[in-house]
Amino acid sequence: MMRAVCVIKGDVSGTVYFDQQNADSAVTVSGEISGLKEGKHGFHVHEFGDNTNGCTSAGPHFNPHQAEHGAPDAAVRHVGDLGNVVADSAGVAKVKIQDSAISIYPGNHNIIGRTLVIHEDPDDLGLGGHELSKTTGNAGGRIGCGVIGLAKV
Ligand SMILES: [Cu+2]
Ligand SMILES: [Zn+2]
Repeated sequence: MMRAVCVIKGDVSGTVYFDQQNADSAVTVSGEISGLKEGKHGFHVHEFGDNTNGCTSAGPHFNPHQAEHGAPDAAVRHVGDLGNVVADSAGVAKVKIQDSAISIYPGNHNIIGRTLVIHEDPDDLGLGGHELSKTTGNAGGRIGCGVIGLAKV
């Protein structure tokens, strides 16, 4: 059993936990992000745990297999593609995601030390037909982010 945590800061704020039973099990992503506009917001793990120039320094989506961007449940996706979270009319998104691509155990899908980013706009999951759909889901600006670190179980 391992746990990781990310404190998101920026125009929005929140705390997101990652829980995993063992190296082969799915990761449960849970928490809350507030200060959002109502609706869907792209939610991804980006490659670098570098926030020196804000969320921009986190680089592109975590993509160790040089795949195209996609939905979390698609056959072709970036490892970091967690889809969207949905904010209610109060601007709060409750996160509850199960994902089998990311891992917090050692290995090439490990997200520890990378950056979790929440975006201004919906992630089109690669299907929007925009020139950015296959790389970023055309999810717009990075309105909050934080580095994912190990937490006490
Ligand atoms: Cu992103
Ligand atoms: Zn992606």
